[in-house]
Amino acid sequence: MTSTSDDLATFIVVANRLPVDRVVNEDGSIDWTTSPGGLVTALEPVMQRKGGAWIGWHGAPDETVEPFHHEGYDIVPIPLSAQEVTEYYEGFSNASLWPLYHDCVVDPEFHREWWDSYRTVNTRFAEEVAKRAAKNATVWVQDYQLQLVPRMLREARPDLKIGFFLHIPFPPIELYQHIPWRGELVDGLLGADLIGFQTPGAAHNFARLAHHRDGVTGPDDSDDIATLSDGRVVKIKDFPISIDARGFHELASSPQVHQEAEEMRTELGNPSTIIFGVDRLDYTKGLRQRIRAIGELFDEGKLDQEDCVFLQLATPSRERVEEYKILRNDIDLLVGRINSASDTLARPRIAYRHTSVPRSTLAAMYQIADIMIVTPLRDGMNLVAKEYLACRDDDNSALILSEFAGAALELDEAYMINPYDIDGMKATIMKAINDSPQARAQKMRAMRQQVFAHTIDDWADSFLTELGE
Ligand code: ADQ
Repeated sequence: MTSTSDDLATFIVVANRLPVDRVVNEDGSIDWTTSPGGLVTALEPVMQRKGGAWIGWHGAPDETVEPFHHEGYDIVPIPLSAQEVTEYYEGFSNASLWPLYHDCVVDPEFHREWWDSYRTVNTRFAEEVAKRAAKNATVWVQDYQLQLVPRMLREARPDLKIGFFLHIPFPPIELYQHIPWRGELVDGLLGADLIGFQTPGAAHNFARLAHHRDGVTGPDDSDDIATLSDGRVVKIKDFPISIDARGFHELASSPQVHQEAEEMRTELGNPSTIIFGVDRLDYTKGLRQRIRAIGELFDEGKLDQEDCVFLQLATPSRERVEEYKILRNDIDLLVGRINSASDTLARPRIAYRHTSVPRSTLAAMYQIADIMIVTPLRDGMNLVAKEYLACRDDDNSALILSEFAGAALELDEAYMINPYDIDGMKATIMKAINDSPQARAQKMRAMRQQVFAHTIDDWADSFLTELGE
């Protein structure tokens, strides 16, 4: 671990979490390893080229970690107290904003102390950026946990170029108005020069709100620029995020992953059809609906458990938030019920794992998945759908995709479902299984082309180019 350079940074990424995980070695010494993820892969070269810094929380409450230099750029940890984790992160970010921005699929809770904590933590982030940014530096703020940072920074450092990208959906004005502090949040975002969203619909929802703020003119349907009362211009635009498609493809093509895939298929009993789902265990991902639909298909004999397995992997997520505890119990119960109705001891209908796996294991799972099923009730983009396409070697496979995922706009050749319509979903699952190889291949080819033509690098480049202009 080396200390940070004394130079101020000309490019800064600000996100709730740092791009590194702490590893404690056997001798008690500490290392930091880069967390695998598209965002880090895309931004690392920019940070190294420009002399950058990444500012974010290191993941341990009540602990201060000194800044350090890592893989060519500076890592600046922001401390959070245990109470702030409860109020700012689990509370306002994940029990107020997250459900509200996902169409209120569960009821958002609003508490004034959560909001106070959100403001306090956003202020801490903004102050750290203001201290570390070189004159005229570019700052890119990420996601819903930090929506007040752009305005706070603008006030402290008017020389900076400030971009903001929202990874999750942005809701319609009718839902947004529920938030007691809606005006402050919108003004927070309007501190940026460029505000990016996953889809044109999300950008449009925000533009409608911005338009209602005092002194803001535009944007209207024909233009993506809002002009504030002081004459400053804010661009509002969609930048659909993507993945490192070539990286995923190379990984999936490696002999080790092929071997792992073969062993997995054997372990699952060599069924002729494997249906696969992988998600963070989150109520927005439509897991209850998906499992119910597949369970009914087994009960009705349309799926034969001698011949078909549903493999579902769920990453543990936000486990202290009440709705996530309820979801975990519901899924355990649902899977248990469906498997206990099985008429053979040999193989479960659903192979369910509640765990995170290494990227290579995930790539092996994509390889054995004849049918990939992605059913969110609402999702900003959904990278799983894109990763599946990048990992496939053959065309005799199928992607079932919710029309409520941002990815549905680009991947419109998928077998599209409405996750609220269980019968419709069941019919589409059977169609995806029974369609002709030609029909499936034509869809897979079109979607793969789309994923390889629009990668995470293109996403980062287009955002930063627009911000620089
Ligand atoms: P998420 O809601 O986390 O992201 P998603 O886009 O699907 O949803 O990304 C999940 C990532 O975690 C994928 O890269 C996937 O491979 C990985 N993953 C999931 N389960 C895993 C497991 N068990 N083991 C290992 N890896 C696992 C948010 C928004 C999305 C948006 C992204 C990026 O909610 O809409 O697409 O940010 O902007």
